Amino acid sequence: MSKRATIAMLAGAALAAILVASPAISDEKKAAAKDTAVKGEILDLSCYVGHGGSGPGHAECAASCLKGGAAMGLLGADGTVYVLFADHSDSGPFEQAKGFAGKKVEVTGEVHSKGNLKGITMHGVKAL
Ligand SMILES: [Cu+2]
Repeated sequence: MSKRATIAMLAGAALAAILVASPAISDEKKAAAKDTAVKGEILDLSCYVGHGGSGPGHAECAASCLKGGAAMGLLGADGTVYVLFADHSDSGPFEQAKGFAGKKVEVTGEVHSKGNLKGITMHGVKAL
């Protein structure tokens, strides 16, 4: 093999390695940069929207509503209600949040809004 062919082959291999590695790096940076932490109470939206059900007195009902499949929300300190969503690649934090029905938590994730609807694609949750 000529020296020139060897150099061309090495350059090609290096380029391929860069092309394979870079999308993963940029995806990670993108996810971290977009995450926001929001504090509030885990709601079952059927009771909250229907009759204002929230707080410690409603926690037991909220737990059973969420278990039954009611939509889950987060009531922020400023009164903003966010619909909570599972991340397609990891539904763990969303499932975990159901265990905090009626309790104060900090949710981390991507905050989105569409029209008047606000939502959070969840990446983490912890009790406060
Ligand atoms: Cu309920």
